[in-house]
Amino acid sequence: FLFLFLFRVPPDAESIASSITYHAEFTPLFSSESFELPKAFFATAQSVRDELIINWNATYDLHKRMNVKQAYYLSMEFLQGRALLNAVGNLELTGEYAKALQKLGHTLENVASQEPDAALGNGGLGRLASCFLDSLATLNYPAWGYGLRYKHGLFKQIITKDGQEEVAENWLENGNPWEIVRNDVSYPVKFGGKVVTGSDGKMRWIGGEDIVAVAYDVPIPGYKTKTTINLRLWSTKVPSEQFDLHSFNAGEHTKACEAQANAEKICYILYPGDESEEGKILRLKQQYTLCSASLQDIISRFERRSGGNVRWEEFPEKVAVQMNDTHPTLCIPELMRILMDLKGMSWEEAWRITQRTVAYTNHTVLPEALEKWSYDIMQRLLPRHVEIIEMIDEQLVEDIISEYGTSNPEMLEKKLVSMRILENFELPASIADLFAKPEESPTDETDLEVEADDEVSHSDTTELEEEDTQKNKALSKEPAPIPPKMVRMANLCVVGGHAVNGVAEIHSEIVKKEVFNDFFQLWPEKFQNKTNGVTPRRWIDFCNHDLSAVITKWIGNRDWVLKTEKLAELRKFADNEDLQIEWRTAKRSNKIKVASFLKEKTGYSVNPDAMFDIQVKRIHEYKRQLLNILGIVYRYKKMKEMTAAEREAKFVPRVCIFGGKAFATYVQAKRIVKFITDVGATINHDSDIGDLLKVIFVPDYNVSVAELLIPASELSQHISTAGMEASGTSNMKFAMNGCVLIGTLDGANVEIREEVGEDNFFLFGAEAHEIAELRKERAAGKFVPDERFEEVKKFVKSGAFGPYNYDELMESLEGNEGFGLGDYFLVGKDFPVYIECQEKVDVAYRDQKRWTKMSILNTAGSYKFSSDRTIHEYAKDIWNIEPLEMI
Ligand code: DL6
Repeated sequence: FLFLFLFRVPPDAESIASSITYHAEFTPLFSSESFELPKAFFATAQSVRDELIINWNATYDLHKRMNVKQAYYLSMEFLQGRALLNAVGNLELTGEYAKALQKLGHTLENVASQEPDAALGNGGLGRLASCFLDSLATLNYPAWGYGLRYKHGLFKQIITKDGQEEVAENWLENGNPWEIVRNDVSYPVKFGGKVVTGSDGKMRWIGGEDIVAVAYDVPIPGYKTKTTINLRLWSTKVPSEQFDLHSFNAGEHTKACEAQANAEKICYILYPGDESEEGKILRLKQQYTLCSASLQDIISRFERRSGGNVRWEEFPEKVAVQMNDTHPTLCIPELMRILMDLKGMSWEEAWRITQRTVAYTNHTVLPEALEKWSYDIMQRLLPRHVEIIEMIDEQLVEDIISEYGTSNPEMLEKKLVSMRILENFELPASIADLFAKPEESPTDETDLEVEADDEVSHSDTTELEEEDTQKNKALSKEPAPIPPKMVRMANLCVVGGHAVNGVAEIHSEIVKKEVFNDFFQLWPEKFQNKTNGVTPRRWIDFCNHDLSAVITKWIGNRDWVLKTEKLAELRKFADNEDLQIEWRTAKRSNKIKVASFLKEKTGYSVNPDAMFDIQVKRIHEYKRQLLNILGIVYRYKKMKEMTAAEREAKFVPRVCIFGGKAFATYVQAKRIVKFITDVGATINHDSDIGDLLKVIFVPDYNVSVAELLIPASELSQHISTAGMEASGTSNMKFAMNGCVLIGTLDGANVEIREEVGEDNFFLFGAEAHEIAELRKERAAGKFVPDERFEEVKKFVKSGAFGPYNYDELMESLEGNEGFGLGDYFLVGKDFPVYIECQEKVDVAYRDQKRWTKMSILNTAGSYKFSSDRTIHEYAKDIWNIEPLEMI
């Protein structure tokens, strides 16, 4: 097989055409007569999949034979987007496939456009996971991804006169040509039941609900290599013997199908609403399914590869498990459970192995995203895991006490309150006595608690609210409600993993100094930074052919696709007039494509010679789409106050494009979407303004839309409140595509600015270290808003953008009351410097030579942000894995 594989001739257009014809003939999903586009796509994808399967099998065999250490990336999200062009690009078969399809009467582009986006993710975190898979395969690392096969991807966003509407997305409707179902790879997963001690003294988890997780494999090809790794997605069903034939035959059809429906709904959608208890249970079931099935699979592979001589202490030498954020935290108690209850290990052995195996990436400082689970729900659903978590917590309490001693009980209590995995729990009886305090007056208590809060961090977005509650409690003397017992997943990750990393330098510092400061003091060696990256294949080479050709011509070869540091060579040509002309021509051709896309999707016509100014990302208050749109409102208002000649002299024509989805239950974010579309509707129809300003909300932003918009962008906005965006990854994609960024010193912006040069980045705004103080000043009523900000809000409230009442939205930027009110995200504070910075952008854009130079220097300086660099760092510093290439 290996011999045949190694000397296999790559397919040419002729053989590809016959493979496509074969699949068209034998694909049962479509009628036989026609060869229309949907069928052409399916048949083409299947013919590519044949190539991938050959490489997948060879890669698998090699890893098995060499029994190398393998990394497993567990993630609730993989935002894969379309696969066809990426796969043929990575296989270097784009030309041959284009020729083959031409013979069959289609173009590759049209065929590729039939593919639905695989949107098994929400935003940056999921897309990062997909970029990582591309880099892992490209760099020949033995690694797999594990996720869930959601039946419906992230919702489809429809923009109506009422704002965003969500509609179920159905990416599997026509089948998924890429996946390979492995009916022989399935694992039982249990929920509920109880824990009993067996006669052998071992704990047994029995009863409850049993489901089965079945593997669906998606081959992930590397670029310019045969290595093809696996994304294994789990789908859920009931064990077949469980079908309730008796009820069904008795006419109780719904009852008979209940167990099946309950099992299948685990993989219906990503992030089901979790306001109800049912929703919370479903999410926890999703997380546990991912962890349990993946670990059982990993362990059984480890055992198989050990060839009957399993040495468990070698497990961490063969397996590295990366938890992508806190969603896969249950890996820790699940691995402990399997090792102790099923493999017979002692607590100490199991703990040593678990800790050496798993590592955790933190992707957010937002408290609402640092997951906590209700102890009660978890206990009902996962009773054995809760016992294990309690033991880990107890061991942690002991470690903290042994580190800090008992001579300063107040300090010790603070440490325990911040670090324990179990929140709102009594202290273990053995040490509770230490904290018996004499009665204190309520005022003293308040002072003490507020002081403790102050030290937590500016990243604690409920800080202000919390402070108020404490004061009110003290004043009213009402008995405080008993706080619910919770399990803090992030704390469990830090305790149970051997490495904890943030995703950009500034974020990793915040993780160390604020979010997990107590842990950092205890275990500084665990903490690392791994600045994110994106794959230059998808995000330059395949999505921006025109620019890619220009880069290749000036660098002299295509090596930059793998060695992005070569992009820096463009620096020496940044002033070259010929390059500048070619650069602008490439950008313009991308802008023309976007103009026709916008016309088709929104009905608005835009001028391709205007500046394309883009903000595309999830809609969230901290990302401050509101700052952008209020800046536009200000611009519009000023334009209206000027004569035509004056406004043309002052402002460059701009097309301001927004895109992004608001989480279905996030009311304020949805209000912001509505506001942007209303502002657009007014401005775009104002004949005084014409082409000088257009505001467009692109519906249903996804990976494919990003691939179209990013190459056409000239200015892009990354304007989060400093300290709140962990990294951002679209900022990297924009810079790679020669787009100049306007942004705050936040997330990866900081490093991008360092690399591209401060003259080539429009910086504004308060810095992360200032934010806590600014919020305090604001809460104390000391903030004096800029007149221009007041003017803009008044203008909006006057009804300038239609009948919808935006008072509440504007008032969220006023006052001084805590989270979500009182301008928590400091839009008003940064507004004046933002609009002044935007004026500088206009001036710079007028000078097209200067602008083009900035654009070239952005691409040239973006080399650090390849996910290849990031993956090499994870492989070396966290996973300890080596590349293994088929030669
Ligand atoms: O690390 C990938 C990506 C970062 O680039 C974004 O800055 C960050 O917001 C995102 N984090 C999440 C997690 N949840 N929240 N919020 O999506 O991760």
